[in-house]
Amino acid sequence: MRRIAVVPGSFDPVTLGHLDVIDRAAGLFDELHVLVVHNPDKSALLPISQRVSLLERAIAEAGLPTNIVVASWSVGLLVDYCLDVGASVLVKGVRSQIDVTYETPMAIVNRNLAAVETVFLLPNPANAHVSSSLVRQVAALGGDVSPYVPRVVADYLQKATV
Ligand code: COD
Repeated sequence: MRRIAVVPGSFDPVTLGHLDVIDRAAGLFDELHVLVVHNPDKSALLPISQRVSLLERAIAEAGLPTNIVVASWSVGLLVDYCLDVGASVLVKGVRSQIDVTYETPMAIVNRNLAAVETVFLLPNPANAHVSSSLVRQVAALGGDVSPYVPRVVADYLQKATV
């Protein structure tokens, strides 16, 4: 049986921390869907289509495995997407106790809703402090985001804020 997993996130924008989790998750499953989802708790910087495009280009630029599919989802529960594509696992990166506290109830509900399990991956320590919100803040104030994001994202943000 093919093992299919989904890495969901806002990816607003994709960071080197996200790419590290995506790369390692792709090595654990036969097929990995990177799913851009609107998070109603956050105010968005980039439209979903732009986040998908930057993810696709960043994954290609980094030479990540070819079993990765990028998609977006806005019409229902995250587990509905999982059922649609035959995925039985969600993969989340957890950087801190705050991430664990945020993710744990969702993991339990997703298992109750559709028997979809959640696997937590610890971050690469080099990227553990990186978040999209930090990147958005540094970019908005004219700072250099290149240590935190793929080159394609740094270039895009630089042009967008000029
Ligand atoms: N290192 C490692 N992991 C990281 C890093 C880093 N530097 N930065 C982020 N991550 C992880 C995050 O912990 C998260 O797991 C993932 O990468 C994506 O992060 P973000 O910030 O892009 O995305 P979020 O946290 O805004 O995305 C949240 C979701 C929309 C995925 C979430 O809210 C969700 O699962 N919603 C479910 C909607 C639903 O169906 N609800 C009903 C049942 S619960």
